[in-house]
Amino acid sequence: QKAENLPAPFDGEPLKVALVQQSGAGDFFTAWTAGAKAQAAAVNIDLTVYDARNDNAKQASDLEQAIAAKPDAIIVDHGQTDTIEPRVREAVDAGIPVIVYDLALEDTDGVVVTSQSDASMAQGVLDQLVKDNGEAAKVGLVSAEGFAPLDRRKKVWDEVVAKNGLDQLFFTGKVTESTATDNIPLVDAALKANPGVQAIFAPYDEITKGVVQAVLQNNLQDKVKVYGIDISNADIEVITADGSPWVATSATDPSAVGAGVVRALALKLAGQLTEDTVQFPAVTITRDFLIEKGITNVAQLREAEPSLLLNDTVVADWLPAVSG
Ligand code: SR1
Repeated sequence: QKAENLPAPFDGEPLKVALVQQSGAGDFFTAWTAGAKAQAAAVNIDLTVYDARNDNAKQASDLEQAIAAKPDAIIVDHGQTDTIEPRVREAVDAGIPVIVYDLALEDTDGVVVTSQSDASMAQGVLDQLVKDNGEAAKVGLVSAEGFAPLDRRKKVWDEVVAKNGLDQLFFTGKVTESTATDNIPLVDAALKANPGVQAIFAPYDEITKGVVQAVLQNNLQDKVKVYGIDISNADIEVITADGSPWVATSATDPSAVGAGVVRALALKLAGQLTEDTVQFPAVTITRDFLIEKGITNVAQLREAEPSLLLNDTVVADWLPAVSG
């Protein structure tokens, strides 16, 4: 619902904003996009969504198409630096305000850069891994390279492995339009090749779900613990299921983050954004916590952890946080 008494430039005809996504697939991006749409509607933004379905060439051409339409602003959600950065520069040079989420840029001049607090997210869940499994534990990583948040989380993983003398047995994984399903055979092979593994870090919930499935189908749930990132209704069901090996995750509320990105853009367009870098804080959640509190969905988790709503992050009197 559109809010009353919006300041310029939101007080006239709806502003045209393009949202150019690398992929809208999976629980995280579904909720993120719903949050972005709800916050856009509240601030009189007409949002056009482009979803490249993980095709990097298509995302580049989507961004070119968006620039050619001369919108009032562009949001770029994820993307590969080499294909997307030149088009981001093109948009900035054309005078179009640009905000990015989870995109690594070499030149951030004139761009609002947003992300989750990936380093503290990874640190939170990996501290739990070390606490549960001890130093020198045998561990595996299931992730992919070339995705800004996953690269940031891997940097922390590498530091934690070195600092605690963890024995990394494998690194596998990929991101696709069916990430959960596509990781099952990779992890199945890694588990069979590395029978001693005690803990797996899978820092993206679609990957984590694939890892959990592979652990279960190998009947290893009593031997292998899984540590993830992100949360959704479906994830909570997987984590709290009887005998689930997924014991901890670090997460934001993705809907609140999508809304937060749109608020950062709105503040920028109103000339009220004080910093051109915005980080959304996360919390670390254990399986024990969810079970103890009887939490079965994200709505209940928000009640238990109200900081997830981001009610104090990039807000103004005229721009309260809206949830998707
Ligand atoms: C393919 S990158 C996936 C990650 O990006 C998001 O920001 C989520 O946290 C997810 O883990």
